[in-house]
Amino acid sequence: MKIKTTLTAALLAATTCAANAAWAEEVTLRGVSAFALGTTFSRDFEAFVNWINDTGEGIVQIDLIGGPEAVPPFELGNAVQSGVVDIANNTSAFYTNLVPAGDALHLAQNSIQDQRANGCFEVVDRIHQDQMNVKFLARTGDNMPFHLYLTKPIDTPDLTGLTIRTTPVYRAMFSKLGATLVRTAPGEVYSALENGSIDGYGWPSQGVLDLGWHEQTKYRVDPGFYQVDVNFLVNLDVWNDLDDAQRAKLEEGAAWIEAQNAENIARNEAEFAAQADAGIETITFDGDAGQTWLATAQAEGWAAVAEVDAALAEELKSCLTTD
Ligand code: 173
Repeated sequence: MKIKTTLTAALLAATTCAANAAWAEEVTLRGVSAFALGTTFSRDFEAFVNWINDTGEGIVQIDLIGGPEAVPPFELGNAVQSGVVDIANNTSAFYTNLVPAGDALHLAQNSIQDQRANGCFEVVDRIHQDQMNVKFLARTGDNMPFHLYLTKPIDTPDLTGLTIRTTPVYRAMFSKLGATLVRTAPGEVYSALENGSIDGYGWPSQGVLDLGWHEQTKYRVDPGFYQVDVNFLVNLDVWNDLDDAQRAKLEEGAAWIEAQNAENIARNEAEFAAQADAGIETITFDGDAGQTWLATAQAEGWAAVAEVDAALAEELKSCLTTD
């Protein structure tokens, strides 16, 4: 974190105020994204950074240092926990080492606005503060499901014999359905597809074309399941050192970006059209197969969270799900 006292404020302070008077201090936070800058899951964070830098002059600024080349995605949680990074754009699946029950976030069936209204946000924020030393500032990704993408067709929800790239998001579901799993960061997916070491991968509805994966992808399996969480996390010591105006500015920016989660419905449509144009065919499970697909996703997802902490899983389920 960098603190800059503006020249006018300093002069004013020197001429009119006592030595211990407070004056406007602009703070600059160092930001890093778990996703490559310019790609789908950094887009909202970059928009937020620009908004803060445009409207927060003299209050708070963010210096966006970079993406996975700056800090490897699975290490970004530790970096923001320790304060090497002040603010991170990260998904809970990349920091399950720190907040294991964070796996519940992608099981949410309601919006972050609902979660702020029903008290769930406070539970999520509390576990992030207690377990990871970060303030949970904002959640992006609502209205975006995850899918399985494949290089070869399947006709039932049986993944036996397939090697699938995962993160903790899909692990419980895909392993129950028989897949062999390999965990990789997004940056390793293309070469794993190219060299045939995987037969497919889990990924959200958006972003498949960002890193060229469409060149190696033949099928998307529908329906999608779960809901993306890509979160803005602020080191808690840094957060506590900010003044009210600085925290209010960041929270205003959080509300501004969260309101844009509604746009993902239209963006999903555009992405599916682009995938189809790129030659990706859709395999749709309906009837019993669709029911198996979605019921397995929910049951296995919650069972995995309950294994971490049964009471917390119940608490989160009651405020994240609608059934
Ligand atoms: O598949 C992934 O890497 C993953 O878990 C994820 C989560 C949120 C957004 C994009 C990808």
